[in-house]
Amino acid sequence: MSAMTATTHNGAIPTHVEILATFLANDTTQNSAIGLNEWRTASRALFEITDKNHDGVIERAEVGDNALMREVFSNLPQGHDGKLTKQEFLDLRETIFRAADIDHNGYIAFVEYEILVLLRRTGWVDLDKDGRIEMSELRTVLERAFQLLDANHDGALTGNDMELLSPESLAAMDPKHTGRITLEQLINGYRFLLGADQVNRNVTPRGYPLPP
Ligand SMILES: [Ca+2]
Ligand SMILES: [Ca+2]
Ligand SMILES: [Ca+2]
Ligand SMILES: [Ca+2]
Repeated sequence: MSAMTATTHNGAIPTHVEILATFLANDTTQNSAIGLNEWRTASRALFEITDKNHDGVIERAEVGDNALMREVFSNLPQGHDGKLTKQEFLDLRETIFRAADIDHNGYIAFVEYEILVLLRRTGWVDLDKDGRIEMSELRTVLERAFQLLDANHDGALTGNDMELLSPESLAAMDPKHTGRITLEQLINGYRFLLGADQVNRNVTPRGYPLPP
């Protein structure tokens, strides 16, 4: 199985190294961003590999616990019969692309991809149902993600809780290398990386982390 269609099973949170490998496999133009054409190529490959009996339709029985496919099915409209034609599948995947492109620049950058991996496990939160995750909605998404990552529920990400986070995310969330990331630091770090803030709000002008 190629890295492009590699899947992670239900419950397992992939590490940064695993996420990066999948991202790079999708980024065939090597511009550190997944464009819509690259996404479509990955979507077509994902359809072919999932349609195990090659009848041109994906049914739930063919999906198993594949996180990528559960993500697609979670975006089905209510009342849908659960049988996806290729075109329906590709349309749903484009819906996911648009939602994952949080800063609306037409590309999924690595930080957006990392958040997408989290979304596959927290479920989608599109509060105003416009197919976009706005900055105001990002907080709700990341609150759920934080609960998921904080394995011992002590209100801070430490040790293995942080294995999913890229070096860039860690630097933005924990600039003083304290080894602890609070919910506010997680949110502020992602907001900074997504360009929502002019400065890294986890760092005061003198370089000290803000209190939680
Ligand atoms: Ca690319
Ligand atoms: Ca089939
Ligand atoms: Ca983007
Ligand atoms: Ca913890």
